[in-house]
Amino acid sequence: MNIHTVSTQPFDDQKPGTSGLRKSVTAFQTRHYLENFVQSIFDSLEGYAGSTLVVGGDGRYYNRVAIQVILKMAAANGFGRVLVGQGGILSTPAASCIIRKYQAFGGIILSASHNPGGPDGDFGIKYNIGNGGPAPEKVTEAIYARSQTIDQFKILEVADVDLDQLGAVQLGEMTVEVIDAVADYAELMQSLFDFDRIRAYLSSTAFRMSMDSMHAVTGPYAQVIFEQMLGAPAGTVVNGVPLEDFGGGHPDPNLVYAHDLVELLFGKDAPDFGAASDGDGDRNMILGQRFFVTPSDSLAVLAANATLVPGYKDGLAGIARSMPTSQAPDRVAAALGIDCYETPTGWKFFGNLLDAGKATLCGEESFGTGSNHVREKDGLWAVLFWLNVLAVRQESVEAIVTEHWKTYGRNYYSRHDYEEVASEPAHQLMDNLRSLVPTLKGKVYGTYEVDYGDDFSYTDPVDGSISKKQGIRIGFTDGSRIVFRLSGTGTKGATLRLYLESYEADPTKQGLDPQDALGDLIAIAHEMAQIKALTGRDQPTVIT
Ligand code: G16
Repeated sequence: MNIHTVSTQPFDDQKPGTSGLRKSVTAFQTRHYLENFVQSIFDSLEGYAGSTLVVGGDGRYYNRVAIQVILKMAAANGFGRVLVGQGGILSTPAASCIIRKYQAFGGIILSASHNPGGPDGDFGIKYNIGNGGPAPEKVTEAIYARSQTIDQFKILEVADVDLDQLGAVQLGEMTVEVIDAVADYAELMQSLFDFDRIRAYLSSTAFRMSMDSMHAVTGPYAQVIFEQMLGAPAGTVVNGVPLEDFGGGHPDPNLVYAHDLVELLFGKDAPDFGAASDGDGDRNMILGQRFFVTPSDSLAVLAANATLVPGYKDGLAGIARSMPTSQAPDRVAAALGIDCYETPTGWKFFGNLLDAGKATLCGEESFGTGSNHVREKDGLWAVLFWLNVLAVRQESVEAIVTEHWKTYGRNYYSRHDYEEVASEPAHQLMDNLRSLVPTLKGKVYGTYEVDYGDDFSYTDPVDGSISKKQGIRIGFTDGSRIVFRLSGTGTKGATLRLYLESYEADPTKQGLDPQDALGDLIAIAHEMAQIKALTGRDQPTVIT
């Protein structure tokens, strides 16, 4: 065996963010940049000799190159077997499913999620642990610490593996198995949902749907599940071929970037149901005919209807949502008599709750929904969950959501993003708020009185670990909230996120445009944070 030990020098910017290390492709192409990070992952792990690693990515530019490097490094570092998706493809939830099913030691997922791809786009790498979920902070911190002192990496000198050919090949003493990327995941979906009922519903002439895979990783999964297994008409899945640059698009399923789908669902002769997923297949957007379901409402509605779905027919142990997600799911949890956990942003914070059986469904405002079936959020799972509920209730998406609001009240919700602002004033803005908010209790802004203000800190109820400085919360006495955070997934400058929420119990007042309903809170947020003075922007770049 020809194992090379190569000398290297640390890079000072390899600190994983909200979800792994995300940088421009050009940064990853810097000599030894990828190798350093991969070796830092391996050096932070213990006891993996001879065990199985899962590797795959969302198919973006540099995916295949990076996979070859990772395979050769895994062989040189003593893994016994690597399972890799055919063509180097694995959606993030499918990778999680495969890690769990084959009891792998862990997995490496290559994706920058919803960030654009291509030679001038972004790339990313994250490590998932043996439960199938994103590495918790103590692991990502260890990886970062190692990356700061690394002086060598190990790699096997060997020819590339043919990633398109299913089957096993030997790489030194390690076996590489190129596996079907879709089969295990599709089987898991079939075990959770009533495929017969959904198939009957999809074949009724009265129901039409469109699934936009945005030229990203879910295309092959969606074609197999919706068109082959569930018999939806050919063409139900659009943009279904994964492209290295996502067709030049921004594979982020929201009202701005999934505009083709939005136009279709809000246009003449619109289908009844529309959905989109992101670069690596963990996010989802749900649309009804001329109707947008906010991700927070989606989690609440799925929780309230969970017992209609075979995989959840015995009810939920609990619900978990990230802190900036609206409090709509809390109201369902209260009605069901179960706990609702509020965690920092980042799917990794749900892992312990799911493992301990404290939560069954989890969700985030950032278009992520999932359950204990894997340890990642799962875009197609959410679409299937909605389809199963629709097939049972035989009502429109709009009817189901407005009925939900009548029962639980409506949490008006919106997120305003200020993308690519200068980093220093953005941090200044957060520092200013950090000193301001403890002084706000009792202060009155128009009709709103401040109930509390803090910088969110989370103590994990399972392992007691504490995560501080997770975002500024300002809560008002009527339950409304304003939240400020800096994104942990951007790659240029800083992205300021402003999250706004108010509560309306009266069904006659639940039909407003959220931007109107939240108008006063938006003005208060601008006044408190001095957004224009500090960022130079008076309008957000993206509103969802
Ligand atoms: C990642 C995380 C999510 C998080 C989202 C946005 O999603 O897994 O938990 O909500 O980023 O994070 P931020 O607000 O820090 O940008 P994804 O789909 O990008 O992997």
